[in-house]
Amino acid sequence: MGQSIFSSFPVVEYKGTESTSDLAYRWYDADRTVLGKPLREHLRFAVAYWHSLVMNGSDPFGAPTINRPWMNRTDAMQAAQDKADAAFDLFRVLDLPFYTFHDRDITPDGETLRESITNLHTMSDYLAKKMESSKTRLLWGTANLFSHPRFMSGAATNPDPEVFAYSATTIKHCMDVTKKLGGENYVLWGGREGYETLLNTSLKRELEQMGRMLTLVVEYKHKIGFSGQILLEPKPKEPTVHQYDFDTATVFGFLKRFGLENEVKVNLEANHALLAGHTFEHEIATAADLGILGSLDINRGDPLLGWDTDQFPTDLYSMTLAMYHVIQAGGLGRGGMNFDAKVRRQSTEPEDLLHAHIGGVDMCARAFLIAAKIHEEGRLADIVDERYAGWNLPENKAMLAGKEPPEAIAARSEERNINPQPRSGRQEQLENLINRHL
Ligand code: XUL
Ligand code: CO
Repeated sequence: MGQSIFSSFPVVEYKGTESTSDLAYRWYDADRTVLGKPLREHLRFAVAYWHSLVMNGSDPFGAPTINRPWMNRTDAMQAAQDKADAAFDLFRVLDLPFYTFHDRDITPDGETLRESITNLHTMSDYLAKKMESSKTRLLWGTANLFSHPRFMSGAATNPDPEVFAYSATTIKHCMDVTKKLGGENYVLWGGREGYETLLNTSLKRELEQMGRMLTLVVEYKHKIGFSGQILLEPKPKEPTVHQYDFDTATVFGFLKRFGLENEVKVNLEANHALLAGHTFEHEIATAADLGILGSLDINRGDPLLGWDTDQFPTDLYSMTLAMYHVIQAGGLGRGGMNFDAKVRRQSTEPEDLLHAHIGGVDMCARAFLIAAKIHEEGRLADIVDERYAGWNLPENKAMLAGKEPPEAIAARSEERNINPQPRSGRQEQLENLINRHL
């Protein structure tokens, strides 16, 4: 490989919290054993190809500000290779175990469907070669079924069945490529699966189409023996006014309807949770309780802005609560923590990408270490258990298990003339408990 824009940077190393180096990890000691295994295996960080290698700083009001060498090449396939060379050099410098991509991040769209598919296979072979000499593995692959104008009215939920077929074909090939590259998951984010106005939309048809598409994905997964997880990524709005995969609870209802709740899990993104009016930990805890916690897209939004700013995380408090719920859920299994986050438009240097990831990695590692302590201490969990302790009494267990009909509950309650007393929820005490560990 020739020179890349990251060639001059040495591998970012763990130097400890005393270090004042800007290009070192201060909390992410990948080999440190916590809760029985190395941090690297708990956190399973991934670099997102689209934000780190493709994003050029343009926004609705302004032209690109970030100019990478491969963005100026006229030969699109050569540009894709140069981009891949830079990507793997970035993975080398950051020394993170995983990456993620959309088909359109790694390959240019062709003139025709066939050409797009050929490009995809050519470039994924190139990535496979790069992976032979890299430690970085594929956390997940996905299809970009939202950028091209053909997907303007949706992919699976498009009124035009040809767009559905085009999308199914593209997903099939992206799944083939994800399997070939050893991907641990395959993600579906419903980019434009939603609507702008109900005036032109049949909700009934579109949800049926979406159910059919996901069923096809699951069927194909089994047909090709892809051992990874299939993940849906909820988001309530943007780009459409209403996105069908609104949040975890909505996705679960959709999965139940199509009998897919044991086949598909969720990839939860911090800022998507915020846009849905939830905290990240709400989404994590909900998914864990429903048995569909798959993977995480780590980022943050801006509470003052109602759109998807995809910033690198900086808030230790909220990240600690998220990590606590990941730990309580027993970890992420084959999922991981993908930095679905981009540098700001004015952060134009390659080095800015390093600072961004180092900050995000350290923030998550630090939050995880704190959450692990809270978990190991057990006090928080004990106080919660204690709050529900009444349910351990045999008669209340029977009531919850549906073994007591309404009249029996009434008879028992009336006979004892029960008089429940309000009990403190101890919120401030628990907030102090978290702060004591921070
Ligand atoms: C969009 C988003 C996507 C998905 C993958 O908000 O999060 O980048 O993660 O398509
Ligand atoms: Co995402």
